[in-house]
Amino acid sequence: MIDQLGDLLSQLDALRVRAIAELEPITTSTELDEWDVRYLGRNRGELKSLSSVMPKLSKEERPIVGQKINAVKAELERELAARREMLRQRELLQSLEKERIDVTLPGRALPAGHMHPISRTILEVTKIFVEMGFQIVQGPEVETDYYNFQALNIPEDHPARDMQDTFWVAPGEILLRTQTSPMQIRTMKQTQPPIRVVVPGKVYRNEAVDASHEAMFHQIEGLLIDEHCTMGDLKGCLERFAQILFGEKRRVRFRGSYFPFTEPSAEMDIDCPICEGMGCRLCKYSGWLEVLGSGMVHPKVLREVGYDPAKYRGFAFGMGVERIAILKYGISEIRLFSGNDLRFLRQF
Ligand code: 2NM
Repeated sequence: MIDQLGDLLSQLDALRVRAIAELEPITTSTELDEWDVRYLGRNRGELKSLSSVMPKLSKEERPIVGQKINAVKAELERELAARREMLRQRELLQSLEKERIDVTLPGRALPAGHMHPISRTILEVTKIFVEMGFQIVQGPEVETDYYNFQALNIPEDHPARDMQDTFWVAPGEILLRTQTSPMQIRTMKQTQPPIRVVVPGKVYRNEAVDASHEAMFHQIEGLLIDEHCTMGDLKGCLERFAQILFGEKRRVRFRGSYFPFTEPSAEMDIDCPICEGMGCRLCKYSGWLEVLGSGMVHPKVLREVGYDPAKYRGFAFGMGVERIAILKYGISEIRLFSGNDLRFLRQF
């Protein structure tokens, strides 16, 4: 029996030495798991197999072998844990090395955007008037019936109200402005002449949308009020504007027109900058392009804002920004401005 005991103890020692030797070259946690099962496994682990002789041992031998088994098991578990920790450290170091960030690399450039062609046109047009001494003012897009219609000499039953199919917020009272002129009424009521203002902004009309009409578009209106202001001032001012915006060679013509808030009223055309009056597709073979509407502010409007028409007069004008941009840049249709197609927008 003693011999058998000695044999068993040396087998346990041999197992310990072999297990530790096999642990040494292991580099992956999968291999570690396999090692764990092979030596320490509860069912068919080698240590477990050697322990299976226990019941055959004598009462004296059992605690000696038991102690030895426990000591070997504890040592193997310690070695396994140490090896696991070593591998974990090594993997960490490797990933730190591999995923190292080079903070000196130049950053990725963000694509820079630029101004929308409508904003750019507003800027170009208003700049011309600012250099003539006009101030830029902006006002509310939600307006009252009074400022949008009544104060502009457009009464309840006036046909102009049918023409301007309005978006009503509170029918008969609150609306989306159909032009920027309500802000000019506000300006006149708030200040005394002389006045020189330009009002750029969004306006709204409930229209059937097509290649040249949208329900929301942009307008720039101008207003000058002073003593001794004449139609000659209107013509000179707007002719200079047309030449600065469309080219020094531009010629203008004024055609009689009608607006309820001006008298007399006139549309201004420029000679077509593409064909210089010869006739082409842009000017529909007429040689002329309509640019804006204008007129001398109606005495009723002056009286409405508290001015004496015998002392003060003025001229006013209004233009559609989309239309100006279309003429200036040769754009085919108005919907491109709100389409957000970068292939279009990047061309500006
Ligand atoms: C236009 C054409 C002609 C205009 C008139 C006024 C105001 F407030 F003074 F009466 N503001 N804008 C006006 C005049 C607008 O747009 C085509």
